[in-house]
Amino acid sequence: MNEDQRLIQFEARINAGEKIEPKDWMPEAYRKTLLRQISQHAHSEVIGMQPEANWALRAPTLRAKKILLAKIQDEGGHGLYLYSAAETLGVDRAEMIEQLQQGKAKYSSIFNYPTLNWADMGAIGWLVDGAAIVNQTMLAKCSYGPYARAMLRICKEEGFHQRQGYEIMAKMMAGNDAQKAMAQDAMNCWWWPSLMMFGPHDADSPHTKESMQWKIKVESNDKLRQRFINRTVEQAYHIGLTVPDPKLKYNKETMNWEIGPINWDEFWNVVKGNGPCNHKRMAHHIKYHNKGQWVRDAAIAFAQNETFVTAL
Ligand code: BYC
Repeated sequence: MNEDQRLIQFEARINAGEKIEPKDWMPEAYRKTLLRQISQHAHSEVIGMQPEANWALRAPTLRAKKILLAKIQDEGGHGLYLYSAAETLGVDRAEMIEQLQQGKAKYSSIFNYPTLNWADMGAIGWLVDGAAIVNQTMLAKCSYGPYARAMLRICKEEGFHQRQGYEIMAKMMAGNDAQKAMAQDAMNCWWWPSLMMFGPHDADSPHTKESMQWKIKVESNDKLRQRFINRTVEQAYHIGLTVPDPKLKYNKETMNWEIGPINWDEFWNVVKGNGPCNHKRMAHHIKYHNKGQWVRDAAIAFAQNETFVTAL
C-alpha cells in the first residue's frame, strides 16, 4: 500500500469508531499532534501539583489535609499514566521533561496563578477540576487507544476532586461574612482563567479542525467551554456565589448561559510565560527534578543489575 491508500484506510478506521493502537500505521501529523497534546496534558498534571502543595502543610483540619494530600498524589499518578501514553508514540519521558524545562512544551495556563488562601483550594477543585472533567470526558472518546484509556481512569478520580473543591466552597459560603468574602474572592480570581483552560475560540484555534477530523478531539473548545459554564453557573447560584461577569445572561432559546468577552490578551500573555507564577513553577520543577536525579540513577542501576543477574 502507498501512503495515500494507508491514509484512506486509517481515516476509514477512525470514522468507523475504531481505536488506533501504538503499533498501527498513523500519519506523522496525527502522531505529532497527539504527542504535543498528551505531553502538555502530562506536564499540566505534574505542574498542577504545585499550587495545591502550597497548602499541604496549612490545611485547616486533619480531614482536609488527608483529602488534599490524596488529591495531590492522584495528580502525580495522572501525570504517570499520561507520560506512559505519550511514550507509546516514540518519545521517552526524559525527553518530554527536557522539552518542558527548555520552554519548548507547554502546560495549562491555569497553573500560573497563585493560591493565596484556603478558598483557592476550593476554587481549584471545583472550577479547575470541574473544567478538566468536561474536557477529559470528551478525550475519553479520543481515537488513540492509550490516551482514551488513561482518560477513563483519570475522570473517575477527577469526580472526587471536583466534589472536594465544591465542598470547601459550600462550607465557606455557609460560614461567617469573612469566609463568604474569601470564597467569593477565589471565585472572582479563578472564574475567567478556568474558562481559558478550554483554549482559544474555535475560529482562532489552529489545531481544532484537523484534531476533530481525526477524533483526537471529538468536541470543540467552545462547545466544551459552554457545557462547563452551564453547569457551573447553576452550582455557584446554589451556594450563593456570584459569577464575576456583569454580562452573564440566560438565553432561553439555546438554553445556554452567555458570557461577556474573555480577555485573550491575558491568556496569551500567560501562555507565553508572563503569568504571575510561570517562573516560580518552572524553577521549582527544575530544582526538584535535579534533586531526584539520584533516584533515577539508582532505579536504572538496579534494573541493569537485575538484567545482569538474570543473564548469569
Ligand atoms: N494553556 O488550537 P488549540 C488538571 C495552546 S490538569 C496553555 O485550541 P488544541 C489538574 C495550544 O497548546 C488537566 N496552552 O490547541 C491538575 C496551542 O499551542 P501550540 C489539563 C494552551 O491542542 C492538577 C494553541 O494554544 N488539561 O486538571 O487543539 C491539579 C492553540 O490552541 C491552552 C489538559 O491538558 C491552555 N489552557 O486544544 C488540578 C487537556 N489552550 O501547541 C487539576 C488536554 C490552548 O500550537 N489538552 N493552548 O503551540 C486539550 O484538550 C487541548 O490541548 C486544549 C487545546 C483544549 C487545551
